Amino acid sequence: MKEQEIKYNNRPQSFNGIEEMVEFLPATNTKKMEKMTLKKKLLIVGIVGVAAIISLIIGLLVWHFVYRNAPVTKAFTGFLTITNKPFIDAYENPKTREFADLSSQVTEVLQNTYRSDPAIGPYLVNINITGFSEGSIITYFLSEFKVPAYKASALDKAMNELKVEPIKLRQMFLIVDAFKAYPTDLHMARQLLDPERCSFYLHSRPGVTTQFSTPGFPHLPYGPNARCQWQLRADADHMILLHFRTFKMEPCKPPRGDYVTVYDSLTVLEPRIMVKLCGSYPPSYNLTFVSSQNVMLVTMVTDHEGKHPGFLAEFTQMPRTTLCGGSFREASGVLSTPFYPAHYPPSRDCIWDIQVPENKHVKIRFLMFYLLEPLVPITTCPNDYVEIHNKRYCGERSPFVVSSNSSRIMVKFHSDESYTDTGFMAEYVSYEPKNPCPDQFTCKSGRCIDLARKCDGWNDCGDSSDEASCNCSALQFRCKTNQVCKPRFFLCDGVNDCGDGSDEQDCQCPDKYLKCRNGKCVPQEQKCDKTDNCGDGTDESECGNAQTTACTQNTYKCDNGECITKLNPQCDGTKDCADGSDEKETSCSCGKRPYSRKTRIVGGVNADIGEWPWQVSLQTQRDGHTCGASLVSPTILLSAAHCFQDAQGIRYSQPNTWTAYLGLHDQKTRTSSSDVVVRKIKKLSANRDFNSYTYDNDIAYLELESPVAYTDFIQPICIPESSHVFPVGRSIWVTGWGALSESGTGAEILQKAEIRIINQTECDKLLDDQLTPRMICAGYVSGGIDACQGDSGGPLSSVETNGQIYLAGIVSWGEGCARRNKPGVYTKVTAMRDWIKQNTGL
Ligand SMILES: *[C@@H]1O[C@H](CO)[C@@H](O)[C@H](O)[C@H]1NC(C)=O
Ligand SMILES: *[C@@H]1O[C@H](CO)[C@@H](O)[C@H](O)[C@H]1NC(C)=O
Ligand SMILES: *[C@@H]1O[C@H](CO)[C@@H](O)[C@H](O)[C@H]1NC(C)=O
Ligand SMILES: *[C@@H]1O[C@H](CO)[C@@H](O)[C@H](O)[C@H]1NC(C)=O
Ligand SMILES: *[C@@H]1O[C@H](CO)[C@@H](O)[C@H](O)[C@H]1NC(C)=O
Ligand SMILES: [Ca+2]
Ligand SMILES: [Ca+2]
Repeated sequence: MKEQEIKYNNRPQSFNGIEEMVEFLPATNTKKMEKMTLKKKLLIVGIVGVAAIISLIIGLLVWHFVYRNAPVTKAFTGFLTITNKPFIDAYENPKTREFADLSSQVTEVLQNTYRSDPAIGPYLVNINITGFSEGSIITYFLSEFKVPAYKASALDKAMNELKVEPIKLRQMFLIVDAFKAYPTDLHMARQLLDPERCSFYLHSRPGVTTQFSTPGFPHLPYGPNARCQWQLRADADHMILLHFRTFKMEPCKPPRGDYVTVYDSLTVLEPRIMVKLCGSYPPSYNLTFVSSQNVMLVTMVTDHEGKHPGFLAEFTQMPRTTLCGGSFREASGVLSTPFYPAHYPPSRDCIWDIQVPENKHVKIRFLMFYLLEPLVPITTCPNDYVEIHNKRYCGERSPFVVSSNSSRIMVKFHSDESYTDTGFMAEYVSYEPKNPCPDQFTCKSGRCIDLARKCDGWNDCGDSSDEASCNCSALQFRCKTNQVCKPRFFLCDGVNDCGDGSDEQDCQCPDKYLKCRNGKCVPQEQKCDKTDNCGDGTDESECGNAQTTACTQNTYKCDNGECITKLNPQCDGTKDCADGSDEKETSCSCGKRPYSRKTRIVGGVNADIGEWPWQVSLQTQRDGHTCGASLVSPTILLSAAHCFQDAQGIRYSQPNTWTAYLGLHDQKTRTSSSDVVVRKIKKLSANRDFNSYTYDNDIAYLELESPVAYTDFIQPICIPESSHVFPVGRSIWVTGWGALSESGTGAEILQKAEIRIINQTECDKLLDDQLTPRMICAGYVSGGIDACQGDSGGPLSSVETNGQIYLAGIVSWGEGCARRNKPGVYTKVTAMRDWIKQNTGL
């Protein structure tokens, strides 16, 4: 029995299965037959009965098989090359006779070929020729099959292995080569085939830029359930340069949502996808793509919801070239992927052969490196990669150095047929073998860093070689396992910075105890028992559905006066208040970035355009940029009180001293950029409790002379309720045009640095008891070497789990710029919530 079951299970893939089943039935009935012989008189009746059972079982099995093997539809898109015919212009237009003639010939070739294979032929339903392109003639097709489910994988395999022979058709002899077919989604392929739908056929002219866009752009949003395609062509021996000038689609919500796909092909071919795009791209991202041949396809597929502007694109042609890499003989130079910063073209191989003077060695500094493909392991780099000394590099990497211990280095670049990225930009330099980093520290990797960066507790080399065997300073502690020195403010913040937990060891609660946000330990059983045992609400704030409770300073107060225990219920997408006031549209339409994509400036200090649209630059006639501020409504800015204290004969406390610049990115363009909005200040008021000695209550608000309209570059940040919790250890961002070094001048481009909320006990120790409950401490996590702590009055932006951004703090005081081991101090906005409400009504 067992064996037969296994046998059956092993062969569901062939129609012989039915025969096998018939064979195995008598065996099942052997016992029954034996019983029959005992009752000889009933023999005939028995046989009739068995026959009836057998036929019933067969019937059931046949039904079973027909049901199980109901035919499935399979579709393949692909291409083949006709090598003995020239391409003529008429082949570009599906409405010409020539197109029809050649289509029917190729259809016949495909039909004959499919029929010659028993795993394919019987299931063919339909062939459509979808286009021709040069080379000699590349023919794109869609083939549709109906196949019993259990034969579908055999069909896939046969299609994958299929070869097409030269075929004599009527009087014509077609030599066919390079047949390739890939499974595709029939529904989409069919819709895209339909020329009555949103289909466009464009051919570039030499020296002319051809534009196209989503239908209705920019006046109307693109429609729901849209299937659009743009077939782009260039002249023979040319390639296409496609550039999206504006790209504003629905924010990405994979695997569904709206997306635009660019193919290095004339039809939808999965293995020729160059890029899949969704969301919005800031103008700083170079959305330019280069084809490998003289065709390209852009498709747009949208879901049933949402209204978004769409895209505006343009393309040009240029003579085809595969030139890249080359021989480099200078002592130093630069190299980059073809067309950088555009995406590199698919199917490219480049070699840079670099030889510096014999007595020198050479190293390569990769300044930008983006070779990221979806779903590809970045450990093996099988698809696109850079190869040096037999080691492959891919993915998205922060700047790194590769050195050679000789005067020669070979850099190889490979891109496969699908998915391209921005590529890399690098420089090579030659160095003295004996002194690779004059007046600097030499990392193990060959990178040179400032001597001051050695043993400062920060991994500047990237391989930690600057932090090995160091003596820790007073501002540092030593991790147990790796003995590395780290800043003290990393102690007891809930983040395992040492890797072995030794920085969190002495502040954990005993087993079966819960750690409250205020540091207290309470027994686990007290969690969710409707009593605030922590004293700060921690043990009652994460208990599933929001419950109403007595109002305290740790509970969220709904508009109807009820209070709920849930942690940060505001705008989290769930209506927690009975009156829904926690999800009010008016208070939730804040803290959003128009450009949903994260910036590509890895580890950099320059903010991206539109990344911090609430950042305001407050300027005076005499000094230019002086303080930062945050936009919280069309007319109100929040800033620091200490910016508005009269000093050195300047009336900083007067509104007419100040001008606000909104939507500003680069100080150089503050008068020329059309994104920038300038406003006079109508009213200015610093907190009366501001203490200019302790900097307690360091907050002020400013009222603009007239409201601003929100744009891609100007948006308000959310003001947190007083019960809002920004936990210790949370990463937040500080931004500003503050001085790049302590005595230096300000930055031109808006700067950003990642910092982290520090354990207030530890911070207070580091700052000699200067903290008040209206201050929060935060310490440097990452950014450029010279990342400044931002500038006074500027925002501390916290990205909450739903992506909304809240004003956690206002830059107040600290130890100046670039002190990576000293924390900065910020006005705690939650502690100022009532003051904000009383003064601004917000
Ligand atoms: C595809 O081919 C079939 C049969 O040859 C034809 O009826 C159908 O109209 C074609 N579809 C398109 C979109 O060309
Ligand atoms: C994008 O890159 C291309 C190719 O290098 C370049 O020609 C173009 O000027 C760039 N465009 C933008 C907007 O930076
Ligand atoms: C140079 O590097 C290669 C491998 O990168 C190594 O095999 C060789 O021993 C090195 N030579 C010297 C002199 O360090
Ligand atoms: C660490 O301190 C010891 C003793 O003060 C000193 O001898 C040693 O050179 C120091 N090491 C470093 C790397 O500074
Ligand atoms: C802060 O650090 C102290 C030790 O300095 C520790 O007792 C306390 O639990 C920590 N607080 C938090 C919230 O982790
Ligand atoms: Ca690729
Ligand atoms: Ca360091």
